[in-house]
Amino acid sequence: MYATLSRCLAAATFALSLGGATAAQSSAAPTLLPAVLSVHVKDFKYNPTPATIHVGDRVTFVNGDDEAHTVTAVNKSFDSEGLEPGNTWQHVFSKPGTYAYFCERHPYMKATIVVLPASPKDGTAK
Ligand SMILES: [Cu+2]
Repeated sequence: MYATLSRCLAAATFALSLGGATAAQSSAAPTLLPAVLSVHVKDFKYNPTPATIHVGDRVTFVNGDDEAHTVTAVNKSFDSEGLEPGNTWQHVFSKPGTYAYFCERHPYMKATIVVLPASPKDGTAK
């Protein structure tokens, strides 16, 4: 009984320390607004891809590599330009569609974001 409890406490403490690390990371960029999706750039890949969001949604791109990347739309509708290691960049997608994007510095890095019309629960329908 007691052993079970202390195992629980150990797990809770571990979870808390993980949460603390996450909070410390996000506090490094205080200007960031809440985003519905974070796309991580890591090992020369965007993740997740393809990703699906809705019109008006804000996406945060996080460069977790030791190399600068860009988030550049094939149709040029958005471009992060140089995104240094550890930096983040945000974009709000205001039109529905399928957006293919890539890294200008490593053109083999490709990904897709699908933007759906506003979801009914936003109150835009009816
Ligand atoms: Cu790149």
